[in-house]
Amino acid sequence: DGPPATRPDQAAIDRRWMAVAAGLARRGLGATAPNPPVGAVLVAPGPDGGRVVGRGWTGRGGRPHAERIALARAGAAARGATLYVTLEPCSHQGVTPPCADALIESGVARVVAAAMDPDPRVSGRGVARLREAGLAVTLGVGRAEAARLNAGHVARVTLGRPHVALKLAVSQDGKVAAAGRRPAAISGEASRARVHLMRAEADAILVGVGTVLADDPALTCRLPGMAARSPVRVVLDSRLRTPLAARLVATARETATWILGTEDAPVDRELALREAGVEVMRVASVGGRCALPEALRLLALRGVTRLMVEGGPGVAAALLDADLIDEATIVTGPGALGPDAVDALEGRELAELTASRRFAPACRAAVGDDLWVRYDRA
Ligand code: AOF
Ligand code: ZN
Repeated sequence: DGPPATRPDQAAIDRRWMAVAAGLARRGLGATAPNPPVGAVLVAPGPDGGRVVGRGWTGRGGRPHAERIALARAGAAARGATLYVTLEPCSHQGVTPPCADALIESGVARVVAAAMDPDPRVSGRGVARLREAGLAVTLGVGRAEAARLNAGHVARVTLGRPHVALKLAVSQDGKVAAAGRRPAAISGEASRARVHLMRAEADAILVGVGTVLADDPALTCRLPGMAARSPVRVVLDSRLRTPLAARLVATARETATWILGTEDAPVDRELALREAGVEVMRVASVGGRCALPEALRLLALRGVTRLMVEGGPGVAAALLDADLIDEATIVTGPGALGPDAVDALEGRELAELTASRRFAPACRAAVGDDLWVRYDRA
């Protein structure tokens, strides 16, 4: 033991390793649904805060769990090590035995977890099990970052709906399309790449049929080497009007497309869309539109934890009205589109979102010539 002044303080060491675990967890964003993207680092005691003996992040589709991978890498070196993990290790018997048991058996001495797991099968029992077995447990290190990583899982488990992240590209004057809903260039190339990254980090991406008719978007992640990270594409289309020639339909066999119509939408349209490889689901109609809470509940039941919403103004305004937006990213381009252009929120001022007490600006960045601001639910 050196003099206390030269020994780095354990809390700082813990924060540093947890940041590493969070970085690993981030790799799983958008790829682990219905499970959360967890990151785990096993650190053996040693100088300078220790040495990594195993790392892991949740596998595609949610398994293996992150801790399992880290333990497998570490082998016998896990004995006496500290596990840094972004979510409480599980305590339930799934396809594999609980991670908490595996940690105990491997002789891990200490577990630092950023957040508790609200899943009713776990919710504190993972930590209780570790403590009963004599492991030291520290909670809440890096909790802010973990809250963002776990947001989809937490929303699905506690609210029965996905975490909803709206993305809007608006002109200086708050418009999203030219008059008559003609597509307009609003944001630049650098923003486009970042939007594709956001898509990769979502489990599903939602648009209204108006956006399909106006823009015929593909909604895939087209970053080099990341095509497999494209989210499920979901269209709110009460009357099932999506054309068979739409890109979302034409590519439905490569990247899943789900179309949500109302109960009374024409059956022949459903059959034609199904024939093309689209999954059609029906929800109740509220004033001729899809009931939003039910639509989101359905997506959560189908395993969606992180939902990105890319338009259009009708869907964005309806979600805002229903208080179903958890975060909103507004990308403001350098140009203006003029008074006849289409407002970002149908029948609403953008300020009802950006200046609302329901939201607080959480981060802002210049991307090329565009300004990105993220607003989080306050
Ligand atoms: C962990 N580490 O990497 C993840 C966890 O269906 P199962 O058996 O895979 O369990 C899914 C639940 O496990 C999920 O709802 C969440 O509570 C937890 N996810 N737990 O220890 C992980 N992804
Ligand atoms: Zn587990």
